[in-house]
Formats: sequence, C-alpha cells, structure tokens
Amino acid sequence: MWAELLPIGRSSASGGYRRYAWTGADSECREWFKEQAEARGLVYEVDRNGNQWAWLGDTAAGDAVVTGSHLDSVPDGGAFDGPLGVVSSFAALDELRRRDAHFTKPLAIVNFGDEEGARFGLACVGSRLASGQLGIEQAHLLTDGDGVTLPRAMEAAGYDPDAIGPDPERLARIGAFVELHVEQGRALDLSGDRVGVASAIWPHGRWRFDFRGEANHAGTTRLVDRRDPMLSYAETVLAARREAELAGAVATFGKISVEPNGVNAIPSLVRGWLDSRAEDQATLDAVVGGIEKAAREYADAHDIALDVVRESFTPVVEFDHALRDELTRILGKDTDLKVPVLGTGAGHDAGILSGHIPTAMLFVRNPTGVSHSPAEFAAEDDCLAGGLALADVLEGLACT
Ligand code: HGY
Ligand code: MN
Ligand code: MN
Repeated sequence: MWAELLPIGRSSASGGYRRYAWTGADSECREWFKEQAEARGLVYEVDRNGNQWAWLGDTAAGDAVVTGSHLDSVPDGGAFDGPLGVVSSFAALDELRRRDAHFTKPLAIVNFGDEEGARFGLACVGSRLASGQLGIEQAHLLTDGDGVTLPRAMEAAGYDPDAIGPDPERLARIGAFVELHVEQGRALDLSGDRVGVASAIWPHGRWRFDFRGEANHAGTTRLVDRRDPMLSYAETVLAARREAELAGAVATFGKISVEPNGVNAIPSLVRGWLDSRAEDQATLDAVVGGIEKAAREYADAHDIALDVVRESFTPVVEFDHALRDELTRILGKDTDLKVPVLGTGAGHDAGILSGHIPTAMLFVRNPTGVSHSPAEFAAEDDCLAGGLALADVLEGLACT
C-alpha cells in the first residue's frame, strides 16, 4: 500500500507532498482508496460531503466501529500524517481476517476529505460538514488562493457540491471512531514506547491579520514618508513569539501574502495568517488577545490599517474517557505493551467528531517529532506495532 501511495502528489523539488483537496493528486489518492476497498470486497461509498467509506457488514445496522484518517496533505507535507492511519486501517482489517475474527458489529474505514485545510484555509472540512460544525453557506464561501470556491473545486473533481451538509443519520450509525496517527511530537520517543493513546487536543485556531498601508517606490520614497505594512507585520511576528513563550503556548505565522509583491515596491497589503494553540482556552485567548493588541499598537504607530479575522477555531477536545480506557485495557490485555496516554497540539477529524460520537486516537512513535515536513518519519517496526495495536482495538470493539 505504501509503495502505491508514495509517488502520488510528491514534489521532486522538495520531496514533500502536495495533496490538496479536490486536486488531481487528491483524486489519485481517492482512486487508490476505492481500489483498496474493492480489492477487499468492502462496500464502497462516498457520502454527501465527499468523505469516502469502505464497509464490512451491514452499513445500516448501527453501532458501527469506524477507523481511518485522511489522505490530503499540507504544502510539502510528510508521507505519514493521514496516510498512516488509512493504510493501517486496511492492514488491520487484513490482520483480523487472517485471525478469522468474527465481527459482531459493522466495521468501516473512512478517508475524510480536506483535513489539512491547505487549500481553503479551514481544516477538517469533511468532518466539520458531516457534524454540522461548518454550515453549508459558510462552506460555499470558502475560496482558494486562485479564487476557486469549494463548490467549484468539488464539481471539477466530479462531486456534487449541492449535496454538502450535515449528515446526522450517518453519524448516528457509528458507535465508536478510532483514528491512528503518526505522533507529531517526541513524547513516545522520549518515553521509549511505540504506541500511545490520545487524551486531549489543545484548543486551536487560525486568524488572518490584514495590514494595509500605501504602495510606493522602493527607491524614491523617503523612509519617513512611508506607510509600510511589512514593518507592523514583522513586529507582530516577534510579538507572537513573545506572547506564546510567556504563556507556554505556541503561535506561528506560517503563511503570508503581499501586494503588490514586487521587490522594488513598498507593499500596500501584508496579509499574515496566525496559527495559535494552547493547553486551555483562557491561555489561548490571552495569547491571541496579546498578539492582536501589540499588532494594533504597531499598526497605529506606522499609520497602518489593521483587520483581524478569526477564520477557524476548534475548542479543546477531551477524548471519550470510557473508550480511551477500553483501548488501554485491550492493548494491555495479552501483551506487555505499555501504552502511555498523551495530549497533542495537532487537530484531527477525531477531535471534530468527538462532540458527536465516542472517539479515540492511537499515536505511532515519530523518532524526530518532525511533522508537516518532508522529514516526517516513523520506523517500519513502529508502524507495524501501530497496525497490530489498531487490529487489537478493532477486534476488541467490533468482535466481542
Ligand atoms: O494542523 C493540524 O493540527 C492538523 O495536523 N491538521
Ligand atoms: Mn496534519
Ligand atoms: Mn493528520
């Protein structure tokens, strides 16, 4: 499965993946998913929001056990974030069939669409739509950097954008969702464990800062006459680092767009996107509030107009305790596998769904902790341990 997925959407220049929602690379990944489902005799379907499902057993029976993740990527992402969960899901099913497991509940494998939000700026679009956390009107307004709206992009990829919206009947058929994911930090490496169980996801969000000044000639405009928004932006980046450090949080300006974007022109607009996350809501509010306050002071000092827009927000997620304990019990039963319980600053579809159905996550060790980069890695032994752990969990949940 890895060998088939590895070339899809890989940039030869960076070695990273560019699998953005509803593009050709995404379609190839989706085609691969469909082939995997069909090769195993599973019932394949695409839901109203473009999420792909592969079912074993009666799709309508209810109390289904669902596993899976996503196949899209951030710009120049790694091979594991998302695909490890989908590949492991199919591999876990193969393992359960090898064990002759007797399923007493339906099982489904899912590929959620547009988890990373790399193209339209909002993460977890597929699961947000399904759970009603993203409204249809809001979704129709999502636009990529080239001005293509989400509905037009879905249509171009062969999906019906008029169908998108909440899918409560589908969610009601699910008794538990378990997502396996490469760890995006080094906790397992430091504790010396191959696999962990998630406790919580930090609250996180994305804010757009628009600094507007005045375009002018870079050679002839005296420094004192300039209204250069790049200065206020740069000061704000430093403020973000400072605020995050003081609060024990994280804050990142990882994307920027400049107009007119000429080497010899003072910018008229600098648009920077802030991603910030913290252990609790009050800390996150304080960090983002502090960054915005500093940005306004810097902007005022340079006669720059500033607009700050919150583009997305995901509150803290505390995964279902009973399901988490069940996973720990299953994994500890016949082996001496020690399974630490860890929190994470990364967002996931499992987090979005956790407000609607019991969800849990398994993490697989990442020796460097690097993620959202071509250097993201997990060793084969650890991936196999993750796949077997997922098989044990699915057997415990769906075969009892
Ligand atoms: O950005 C995130 O937290 C995630 O990896 N989608
Ligand atoms: Mn990711
Ligand atoms: Mn992911």
